[in-house]
Amino acid sequence: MTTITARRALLPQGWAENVAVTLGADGRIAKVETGVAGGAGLLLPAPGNLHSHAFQRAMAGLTEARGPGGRDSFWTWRRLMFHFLDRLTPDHVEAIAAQVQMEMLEAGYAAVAEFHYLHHRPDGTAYDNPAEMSARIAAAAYETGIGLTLLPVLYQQGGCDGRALGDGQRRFGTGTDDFATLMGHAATALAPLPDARLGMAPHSLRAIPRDVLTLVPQMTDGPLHMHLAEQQAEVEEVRTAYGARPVEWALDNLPLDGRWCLIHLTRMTDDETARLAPTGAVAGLCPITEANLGDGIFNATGWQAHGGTFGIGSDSNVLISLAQELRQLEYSQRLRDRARAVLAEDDRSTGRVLFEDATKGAARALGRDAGGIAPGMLADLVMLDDRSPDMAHRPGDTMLDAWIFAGVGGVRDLWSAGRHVVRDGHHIARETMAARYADTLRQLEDTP
Ligand code: NGQ
Ligand code: ZN
Repeated sequence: MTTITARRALLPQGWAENVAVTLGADGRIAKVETGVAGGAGLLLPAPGNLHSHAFQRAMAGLTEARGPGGRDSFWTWRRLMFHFLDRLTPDHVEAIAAQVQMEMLEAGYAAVAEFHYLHHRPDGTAYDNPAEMSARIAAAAYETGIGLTLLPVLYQQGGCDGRALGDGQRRFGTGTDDFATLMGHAATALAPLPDARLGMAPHSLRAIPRDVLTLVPQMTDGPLHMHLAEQQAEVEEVRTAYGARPVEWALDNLPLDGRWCLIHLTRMTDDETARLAPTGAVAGLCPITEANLGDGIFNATGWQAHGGTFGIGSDSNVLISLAQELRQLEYSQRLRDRARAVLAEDDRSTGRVLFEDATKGAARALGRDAGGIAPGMLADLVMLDDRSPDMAHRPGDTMLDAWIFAGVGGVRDLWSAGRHVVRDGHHIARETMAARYADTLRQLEDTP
């Protein structure tokens, strides 16, 4: 049995000093003790990352120039993204996913929900194993040790009017029966990963016919994730086709509850916020990507006031930083409201609320038995370096605030379901995976 000792730790009941956490051979926490002196560092429950498209990491930095049309937008970015993914082979996807998962672990995430839609060959035909690409994501997780919730994406049409998939979307499209086969093979690919989960993701209201979407809750017993209400043009498209705004339509037609995670929600009215929050559906927020794509600002204050649950996703993976995601979320509210410490509560600082609530929300969204340092839970743990003078002698909440807002105290160690994969700030197999990733980028540059 391994025992981790920390100078301070965030337990479900609050901050504790001189904590020892014993890990069981099953990847779960066996015992938590306090008053065990001699430890160093700040020990926290490590959150999951609830939304990722791994392959998009390889186009980071390639979409920041002005395009030929003069006005760049989410939709021009989307065209570049479709063009980019056309070149990717299964080997490329595995190498990119390993790099991404390694960076996530080094950033403090113990697990990831991979919203995975790049299923088929460039011409749209299935690989010999219809879940070949899912198997590559699983292989990367086996190598990096990240906890994986795999969400194969159902994608069937080019828009709400039922138009056919466009050229850039051929690799995503799957009929409902073929999708069931793909899910079976995906489950096989996850078998070597003891704490993996399988859910599914209807891509968006745009990509699935309504009658199919209403059947989705019967197609798996795992978590259900869907993009919803991210862009104004999407709101208009759904309103024109279905006579309701996206969140409104979802509230009236889907059995929304804690199994669901709705990604973005940057275009949500006050009334929709008040109705959606109490359903228990998790708001999947991706503050860095939402800023990068010009999506708009999620109404986090309204969501909080109505008791809503949220978690953080790195989505396009243009920058993988848990601390910066949390900071960006709070700053978006401050800039909108011209106020400070907006998400703080009477007895919890801003950083504490952001970190603690995002950790619990992600555990629900990933269907993962994690989110707190307590016996029986998966040992998803992150140790921050607490030696910075901005942290060292301060109360626990202030240490989290310094990490998130002052950018001090990096991730020192990380355990995912007890796997000690980040040590002294680096993933234990960083060199191998970084070299393969560099190779992959070189190959992609040589491809026209
Ligand atoms: C995606 N990404 O599936 O990767 C989407 C873009 C779409 C974000 N929404 C494509 N951030 O929404 O159709
Ligand atoms: Zn997404």
